[in-house]
Amino acid sequence: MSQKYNDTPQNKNRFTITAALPYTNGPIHIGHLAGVYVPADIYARYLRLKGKDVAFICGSDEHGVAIPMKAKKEGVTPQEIIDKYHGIIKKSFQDFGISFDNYSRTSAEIHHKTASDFFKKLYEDGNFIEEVTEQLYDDEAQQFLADRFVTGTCPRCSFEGAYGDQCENCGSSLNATDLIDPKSAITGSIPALKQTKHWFLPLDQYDTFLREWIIKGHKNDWKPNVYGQVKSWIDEGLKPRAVTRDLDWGIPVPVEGADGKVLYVWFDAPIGYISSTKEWAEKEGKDWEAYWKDSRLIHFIGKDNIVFHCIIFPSMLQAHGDFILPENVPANEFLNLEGQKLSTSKNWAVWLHEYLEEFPEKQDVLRYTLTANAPETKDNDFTWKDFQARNNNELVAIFGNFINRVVVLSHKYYDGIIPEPEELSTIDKQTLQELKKYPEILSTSIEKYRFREASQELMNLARLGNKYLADEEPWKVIKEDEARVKTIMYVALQIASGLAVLSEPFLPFTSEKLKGMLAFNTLSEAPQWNDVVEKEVLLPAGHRIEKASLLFSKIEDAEIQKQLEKLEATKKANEAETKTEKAMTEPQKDTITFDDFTKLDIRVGTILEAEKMPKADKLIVLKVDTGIDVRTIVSGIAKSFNAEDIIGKQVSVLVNLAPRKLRGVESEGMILMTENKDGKLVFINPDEDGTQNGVTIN
Ligand code: B3M
Ligand code: ZN
Repeated sequence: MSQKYNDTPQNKNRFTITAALPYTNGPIHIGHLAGVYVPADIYARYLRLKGKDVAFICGSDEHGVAIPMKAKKEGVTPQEIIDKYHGIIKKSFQDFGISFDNYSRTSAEIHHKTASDFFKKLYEDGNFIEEVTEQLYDDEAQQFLADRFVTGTCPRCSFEGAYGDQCENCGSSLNATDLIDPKSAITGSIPALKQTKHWFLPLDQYDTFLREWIIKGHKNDWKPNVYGQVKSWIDEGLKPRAVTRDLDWGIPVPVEGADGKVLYVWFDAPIGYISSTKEWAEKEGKDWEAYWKDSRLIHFIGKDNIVFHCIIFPSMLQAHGDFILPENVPANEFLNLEGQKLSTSKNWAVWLHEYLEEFPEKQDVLRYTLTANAPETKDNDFTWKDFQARNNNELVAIFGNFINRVVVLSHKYYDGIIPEPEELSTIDKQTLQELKKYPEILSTSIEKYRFREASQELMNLARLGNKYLADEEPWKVIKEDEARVKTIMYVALQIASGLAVLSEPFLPFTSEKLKGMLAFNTLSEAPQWNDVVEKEVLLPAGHRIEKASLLFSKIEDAEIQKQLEKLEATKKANEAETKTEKAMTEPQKDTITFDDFTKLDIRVGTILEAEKMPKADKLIVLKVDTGIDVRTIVSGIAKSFNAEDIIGKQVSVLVNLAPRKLRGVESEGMILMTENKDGKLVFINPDEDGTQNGVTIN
């Protein structure tokens, strides 16, 4: 194995930016956005503003076990699943303003061909080990079990829900046979071992290359969370990884003797970045190879994808030999929602397509909140209260307020025509000097992938504008010194222009609106990123701007409450489901004879009186008309009912239960109850229309 590798392109101005290909087994949620798509989009937009040559690439990941599993669950075909979610995902990204140059899908023909050719090249060059090994097999489903088809205990961290290819708790990449106590996710049965042939990428042979390239080469420029994980995996010793699977959904293994086998999803998916680039280049008349051979490659991913993007895919690229390696892999940690782990299967998420419906035209509010709170160095929490606060206290009160004041006053005093300034005061000069520092401040943060920090610096620029107006008080000065106000408004308008340009990567919809308000389209040359530093004037005197329109609006408590209630309902539904699952697994009691059963005397009765037992938080003392008598029954139902509410209710009573004393009161029978789906006790009512007391139930 040659240890030469290529991660330094000649062309420093060309960028290939990839964002993890989402699985088409569910829609996009805020965790995906915060971890991958919002930072990638900020970065891509920023580079375009800096005049770089950018290919921002993504697409749907449509292979792997997750898809047929989901299809089975919903009783549809895998094709229906991928078509449905590819559609939802693609549209929601578009509506959210994620500026992919291309959004492809791995079911596309161009991808099947690209991935097949990639495999064939590695195969022909002798880069694989071909081996018959014993793999987990589900006799009942007549299927080999790999990846998500099998769960078990992680050998590294003892997490019980680890998958056959990865533990999502500790992030380890696993082989299915590594799992302790494996269980089929299809039938629940314990798998047997069965022989099958597969092709393995001998990762152990890439040890020296990976050490040179990452451990020595990227110690200082990769994020510590990424570098640390990668180093520890390499230090633990890498093992050969199977890159094929016994499965009928995926890209057929393109060599002889591989019937019924497909490429492992994590082999084909990253090649999807290349296929998507090809698809784009074909449409745009560009040369795709430039973006994979002489370009700066950056992968935006979540932390669970680190091993695939930093070890497996680079080893594949290295084996192939024609392509560049990633310059950086700025993986993020995870975002939680209201203190709980986001989960597609538990529906614990804020779904992008739903957000877009419920908060139309508020894309930038979510972008801003997710950026200001991005899980860059540690897991972070999204809360609806914080979302509201970021909107009301920052976007509305600082950014929006500044712009609104500037534009409204310009119209009030000058009909929207930018005034000619008088001589600039020291404060004016200092303020304009400050403005000029921002492109560099933002660049520094963005180029280090510190998007949180950058978003806060952007807000600081709006603060600078607000403070300037508050200190200079044009609305007061206008009464005594009209000439001075011209200068103040002129300076404030330069800051507003700076904000319009520099906010674009973070708040693209706002930036667009603001540029419209400032009538950038009627300038002979609209200001660009570098102009904020280089040009004396961004908006010249004499230029006419448009009327003020609102950039942001306040979010009321009721809207937040609605979202919290939605989550509360999800929580309840999940609890109920867990209960049902538990009930279904509760073992049946020992068999009784019919004679045993007939010993129970159960009758319809009516509650005549009910009183909470003092100092006993569960007990209510009832007087019940059983049809044969009126008797006292002490019942443990106070947590589910108010005593006064149950008077008059008909219930089922076990009347021949031996009496027993509860807190000194003799109870002569038992009221039969069950639990409803919310976990509340409910009576077993004989008939809502009423039945005669004393009628027996059997
Ligand atoms: N489909 C995303 C995930 O793990 C996975 C990324 C593929 S990137 C090549 O959810
Ligand atoms: Zn683990």
